[in-house]
Amino acid sequence: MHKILKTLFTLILFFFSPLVLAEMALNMPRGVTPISKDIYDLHMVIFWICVAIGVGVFSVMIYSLMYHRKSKGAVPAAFHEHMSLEILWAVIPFVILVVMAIPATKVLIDMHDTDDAAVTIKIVGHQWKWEYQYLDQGVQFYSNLSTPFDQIHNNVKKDPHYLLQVDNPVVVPVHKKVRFLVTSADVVHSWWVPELGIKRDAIPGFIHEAWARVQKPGTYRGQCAELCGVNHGFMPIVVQAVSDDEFNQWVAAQMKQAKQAAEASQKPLTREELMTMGKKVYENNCAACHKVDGQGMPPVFPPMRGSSVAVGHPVSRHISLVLHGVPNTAMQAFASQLSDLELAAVITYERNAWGNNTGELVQPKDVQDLRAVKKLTRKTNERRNSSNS
Ligand code: HEC
Ligand SMILES: [Cu+2]
Repeated sequence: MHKILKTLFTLILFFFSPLVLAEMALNMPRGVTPISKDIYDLHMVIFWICVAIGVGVFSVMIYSLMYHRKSKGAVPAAFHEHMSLEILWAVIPFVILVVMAIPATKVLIDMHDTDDAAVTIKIVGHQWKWEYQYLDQGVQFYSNLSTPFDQIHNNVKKDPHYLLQVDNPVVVPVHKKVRFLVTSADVVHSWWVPELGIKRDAIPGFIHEAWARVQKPGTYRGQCAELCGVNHGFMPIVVQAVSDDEFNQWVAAQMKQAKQAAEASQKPLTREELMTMGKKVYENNCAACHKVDGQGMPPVFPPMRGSSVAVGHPVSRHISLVLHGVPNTAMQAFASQLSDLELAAVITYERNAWGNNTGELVQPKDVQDLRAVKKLTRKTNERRNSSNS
């Protein structure tokens, strides 16, 4: 008996020592938005109600087992059907449920109140990256995992934010109501940032709303929370909450960058420039499926090394395939995801890396010309359709 008590005592000490609690993070975070705090408080209230019920029920049960057992000569009650007892044990849980439902409903209603937002960001899930569109500011970009493949393959030490890093984080202003419109371009994803108290399913054809008013500047990380294919674990979310001024500066910088990229597309680049940029674009956008070494994952994801498209002719076939994708496969259209410059770089890279020594360069102008071709045919189709009707 002594030994059991001692073990029990040690266990209790272990679980309630601040050190262990700090390390374990069993509970959900309090977060940095009013909603995340409301959710946390609601969770704690309901948790303690459950604890109280548990303690009450088990105390009575254990007491009865110990002191009214048969060996002590207890005789079971023999009554059948007891109206007032039955009403009592129906009413008590009912009252408890209603008491819990009132604050829960309040928080739910608050979560869905997206009125009067200062900034609206449309979030689109893709296999396997997130796209962000700032509807009022006109800023748009893709956010790709930026953890180096060397860390994923255990060749180098892993970063503390391993698999929770991206090239372009979502930037939001603090103390402002930010509305999120969540949807998907392919399969079901889920945009989940625990510290903002948001987890919204991204479903193609539907828009789900959420909002956050971040109260503390900082970096908040999350992940896709809906199994969405082989690289589901490789599409993290990074939210950066900054002051109003910093937010405006960031928006201005984004616009400037877009303009510069458009200008850079006008002039031809050297092989080195294209290859350096192409490698980066490839690793962020293509390597998830075609692999860093260009080997792909056959039979679904074809290798780029020696691919009849990547070394074959005409080169325009390669460009068109990357621009417009292959319908009904995971090979998506990159026309709206990458600039002419990035596309030229990545296609040049594919044609010259891993022993694909075609020696051919693709310039932004070549990509631009093929984009135009597609636009033209779409216009022609529209005209044809409208004349039919
Ligand atoms: C989500 C997975 C995925 C990503 C990311 C991806 N691809 Fe693909 N890619 C595919 C699949 C699947 C195919 C095969 C399509 C088919 O069935 O014809 C393909 C085919 C190709 C082909 C034709 C290969 C051949 O021999 O038929 C090229 C070229 C290509 N991709 C280039 C790229 C480039 C460049 C990128 C990045 C900008 C990229 N892909 C990103 C999945 C992907
Ligand atoms: Cu996903």
